[in-house]
Amino acid sequence: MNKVLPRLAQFARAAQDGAMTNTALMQLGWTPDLDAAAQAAALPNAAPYRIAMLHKSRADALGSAGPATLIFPPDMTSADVAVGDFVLAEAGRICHILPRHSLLRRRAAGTGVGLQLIAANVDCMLIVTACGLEFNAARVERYLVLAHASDITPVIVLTKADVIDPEPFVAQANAVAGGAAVLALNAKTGAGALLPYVAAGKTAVLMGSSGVGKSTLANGLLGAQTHATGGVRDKDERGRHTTTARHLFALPNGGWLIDTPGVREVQLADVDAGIDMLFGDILALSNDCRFRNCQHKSEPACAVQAAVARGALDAQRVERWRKLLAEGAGNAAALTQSQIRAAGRHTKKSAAKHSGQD
Ligand SMILES: Nc1nc2c(ncn2[C@@H]2O[C@H](COP(=O)(O)OP(=O)(O)OP(=O)(O)O)[C@@H](O)[C@H]2O)c(=O)[nH]1
Ligand SMILES: [Mg+2]
Ligand SMILES: [Zn+2]
Repeated sequence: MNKVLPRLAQFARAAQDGAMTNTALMQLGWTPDLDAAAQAAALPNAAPYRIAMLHKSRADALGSAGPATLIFPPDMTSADVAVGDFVLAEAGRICHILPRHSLLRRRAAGTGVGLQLIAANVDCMLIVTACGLEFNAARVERYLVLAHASDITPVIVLTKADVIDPEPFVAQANAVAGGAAVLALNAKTGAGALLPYVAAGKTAVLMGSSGVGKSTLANGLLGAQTHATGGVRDKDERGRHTTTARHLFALPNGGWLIDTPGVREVQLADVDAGIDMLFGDILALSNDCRFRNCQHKSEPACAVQAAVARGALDAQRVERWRKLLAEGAGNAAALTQSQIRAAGRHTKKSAAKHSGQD
């Protein structure tokens, strides 16, 4: 009956024999849910792969025999697949995307209003930002909202702690973290501090602006200079967009890491649940406003502004909350529900409900 597990068991044996490279660790990302979904797909000749990198008309993947190149079927393009996806493929062609336990998506850049997949089956988002000019509370909050909206644990990683005193930035990060862990380190020497968040079988994604040290951290975790890193401009500490594609790779400890190209500002869509979670304290206060449609600006008996007035709430944080809510409402109007569904919403709940579908 079980056609998939024996193949994956071969991985483990091959790994013990030293016959395989890092792809031998693939079995550690495989779960009983994935196995059940693979069985339900009833594709006896298909084998499982994990998507490592996407190109226009093909995908680099990791499978039981090591790295493989897969092509898309006629009814699928690279936009339907995310780095981190588990897929079934037959004769080098993807035939099924297995349900995702999490899916990171953003509003597509430019004028388009579509959603773009960032990464799938991620457990932890490493929000990387540098101490110094780069640090920006609103930017960190956007990533936190995205992580919460996707059921992914966020961790704030402050790099370049060797260049400038990190303490003021740690304090600012903690003020917006909503309970997320905050680490300050030198990415060139301290990547090991991230290991607890990339445990065996878990997948973490590095996100943040260009030049903050994502690929430096990736190299540190790999223990090798596999990923190109670039300098930053002196005048504003901005990076040079050294990494140009998302890339998943296996770590020596059995964890998985996804490096991503730096983005200046992540565009959010369909993240209301994430906003409510990160700003839960303000949301709770707003229930006590006199008017149900209170805009928390200058209405009488506004509980949010009252909290600001008595010094219990940061006025700028309230302003950023209002801005994110307004942005979310604007995007919701622009994106139809079918567009949102088309971009594959696969939370844990929906994956369980529609087990075996994608
Ligand atoms: N001193 C110091 N330099 C760092 C640190 N982190 C990164 N750098 C340097 O900053 C530059 C950019 O680092 P990268 O790792 O390429 O940054 P990135 O986030 O991958 O950038 P993109 O790929 O462009 O998105 C490199 O010259 C790194 O050596 C750090 O913690 N301390
Ligand atoms: Mg990089
Ligand atoms: Zn109010």
